[in-house]
Amino acid sequence: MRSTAILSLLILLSTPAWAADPEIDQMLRSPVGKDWITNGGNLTNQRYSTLTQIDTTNVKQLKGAWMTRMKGSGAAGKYSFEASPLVKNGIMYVITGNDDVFALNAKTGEILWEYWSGIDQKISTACCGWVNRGLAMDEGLLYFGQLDANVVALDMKTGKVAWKTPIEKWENGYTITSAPLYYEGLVYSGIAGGEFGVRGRLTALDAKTGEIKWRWYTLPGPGEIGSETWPKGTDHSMRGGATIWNTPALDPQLGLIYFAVGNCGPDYDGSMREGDNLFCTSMVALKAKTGEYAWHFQQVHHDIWDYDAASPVVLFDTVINGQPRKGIAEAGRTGWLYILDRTNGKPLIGIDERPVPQEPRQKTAATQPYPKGDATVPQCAEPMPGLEAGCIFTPFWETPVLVQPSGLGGTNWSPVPYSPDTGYFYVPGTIRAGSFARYDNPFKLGQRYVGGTQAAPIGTQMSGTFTAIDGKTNTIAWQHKTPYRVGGGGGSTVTAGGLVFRGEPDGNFLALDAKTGKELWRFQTGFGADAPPVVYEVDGEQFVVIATGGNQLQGSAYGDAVWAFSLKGQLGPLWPPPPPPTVAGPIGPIASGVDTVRMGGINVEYSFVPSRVRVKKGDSLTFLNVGDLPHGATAWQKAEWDTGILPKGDKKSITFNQPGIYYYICLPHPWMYGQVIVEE
Ligand SMILES: [Cu+2]
Repeated sequence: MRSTAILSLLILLSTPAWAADPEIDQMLRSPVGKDWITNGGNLTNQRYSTLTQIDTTNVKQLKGAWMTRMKGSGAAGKYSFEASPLVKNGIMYVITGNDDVFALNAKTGEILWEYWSGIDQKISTACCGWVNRGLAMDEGLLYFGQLDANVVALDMKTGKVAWKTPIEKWENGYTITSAPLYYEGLVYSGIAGGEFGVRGRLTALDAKTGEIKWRWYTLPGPGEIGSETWPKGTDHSMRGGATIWNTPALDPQLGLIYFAVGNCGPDYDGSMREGDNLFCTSMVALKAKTGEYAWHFQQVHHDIWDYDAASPVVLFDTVINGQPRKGIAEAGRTGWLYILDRTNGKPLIGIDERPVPQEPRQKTAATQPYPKGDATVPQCAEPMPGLEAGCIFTPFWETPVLVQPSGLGGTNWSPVPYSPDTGYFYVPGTIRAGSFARYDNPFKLGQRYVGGTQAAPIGTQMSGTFTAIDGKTNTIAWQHKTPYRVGGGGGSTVTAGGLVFRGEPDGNFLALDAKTGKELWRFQTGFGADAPPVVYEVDGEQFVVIATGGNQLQGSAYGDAVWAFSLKGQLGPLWPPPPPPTVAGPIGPIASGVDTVRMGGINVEYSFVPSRVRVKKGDSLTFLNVGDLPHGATAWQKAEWDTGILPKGDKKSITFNQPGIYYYICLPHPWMYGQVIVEE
C-alpha cells in the first residue's frame, strides 16, 4: 500500500502541471495532411499542404463545392474577415471579425453550431478594423482571443464556453486579433494595441483551465534584458507598444517558441525614447515551456515609421554552402524578408548594418539592418508636388516627408507560406507611400498614442506585388505586380500539388504555378477575398477554402461568406463586388442625415469625422474643429468652397448648392481628406 502511494506521488510530481494532447501534439509536429489544425498549418507556420489531388494539370476544373454565409456576422464596413478556417475530422471551425465562431460540416458547408461572442460594440481601441485571424485547437477545445482582450476556450462539440481568461482590458488599449498557438498543454496568445500606449507581451495559458502560466513582456522593466535600449530613469518603455500581431511558431526539438513583435509607441515620435527600443520590431525566441528569453533580432532600430513585424514567422530547413541549416524567416513592412538561423538568431544569408540619414530631434538610430537580397516593394516614394519625397529610413519631424514603404506595407499581417519543393517564400506586398509627420501626443490611458501621422496624400497610387523569394539567396524568383494592395490581410497557401492559392481584394481567388508563378485558375467569389486560404481533405476529396468577407483597411467589399472548392464542385462564380480603391482618398461608409463634420474627431487629430457625407442640394454642413491644432476644409481641385483655417473650437458652415462629388483637404495637413456628395 505504502509503495503504491509513493509511486502515485512520484507520478504526480513528475507530471507537468499542464496536460498535453498526444494526438494533436503529434499532428502539430508533422507535415500538414488531410486536417488543418492550427493557423499556420502546423508548428512551422509554413502553410504547406502535402495534398496532391488538385495539381497544376487539373486545377482548371476547380469549382465551388459549397458557399456558406455566417449569418451576417462581421458583415459590415468596420470588419475584416481574415481568419484561416481550421479543419479536423471533417468539421470546420471559422471565426469572424466579430469573434463569433461557427462549426461547419467541411464537406457540405452545413452549420453545426455557432457561438456568438456578444463582445461590446463600443470597443474603441481596435486600431485597424474589427478582425480575428483565427483559432487554435486541441482534442477537446477551440481557443481564440477576442477584441475585448479575453482568451476564450469553447467545447469543440457544442460551442459552449469552457473557460474565459481576461488578459487585459480593451478600455486600456488592449485587444487580441491574432490566432493563438496550442502546443503541449499550453495556449500562447499575443496581444495588440501598439497604437494605444500598451505594454506588449506573450501570454501562456493552461489549455485545460485557462490559468495564466507565464507572461513575457516585449518591453523590458528596469534591469531586464533590453532595458539599456530605453532612456534611463523614465517609464517610456512601459507604454512602448511592441505588440504581437500574429501566431507564433515553435520548434519542439530546440524547445523554442518564436514570434514577431510590432512597432514602438508612440509610433512616429522617437524624441522621448532615445535608444534602439527593444524589443520593438524584432523577432524573438523564448524557451517554450517557461518563457525564458533565448535570443532576439531587431529588424528596425528605434522605429519611427510604424515598421511592424506583423506577419507570422516561418520555420524552414535548408542547405546553405552544403550545410544543413535550421532557418526562420519573417516578412517585414520594410519590404524585406529577414532570414535567420533559428538556433541563435544570427543572419543566415547576411544582413548588413548601414549608416542612415539622421534627425537629431527624433533621436534616430545611427545604422539600420539591410538584408542581402531583394526587397519585394519599392523602397523610395515617387515625388508629389509640394512634398519632400524620401526612401526607407528617411527621417522626418513636423514637416511632412513622403516615404515608401509606409507603415501599411510591404508585408503587413498577411502570412507568408514556404514550399520545401520550390524552396520559395510567397510574399505579398503593399505599395503605398505615407506622408510622415510628427506631432505632440501626450499619453492618456486607452487613447490613441501615435505621436504623428503617415496618411497617404489624396491622389497617391496604391498597388501591390506578389513575389516568390528564393530562400537560399533572398532574391526574387518571380514577381507579379498586383492592381491592389496585398499583404494587409490576405495571404496564400502552397501545396505539394505545385500550386499557390491566393485571394484578391477584388473578389478573385487564384491558383498559381508555385515554380513559375503562371496563373492557372481564377474564380470570382463575389466578396473581397482578403483572407489566407486553407487546404484539407474529407472522405478522399481535397478541398481549398477561403473566407471572403473583405478587409476594412484595404477597402475590399465586405461580406460573411466561406467558399470551399473541389474538383467535384458544381458552383460557378458570382458577380464581381465593387473593387477596392487604387488611389488614396476618403474611404469608409457614406453618412447621411449628418449636419456636422468634426475635424480631429474620435481622438484622431488629422481626421474628418465622418469622412464621407451625403447631403441634398441646398443643405449646409458645419465643420467643427474638435482637435487641438488649427484645421480647415478646402475643396480639392476645381470646386470653390473653403472654411478657412479654424482654430480649436471654431466652426464654419458651408452651403452646397451645386450637385456633385467633392473631395476636400485640410491645407496645412494635406493628408487629411474628406468627401461630400451633393444630390439633387
Ligand atoms: Cu489640419
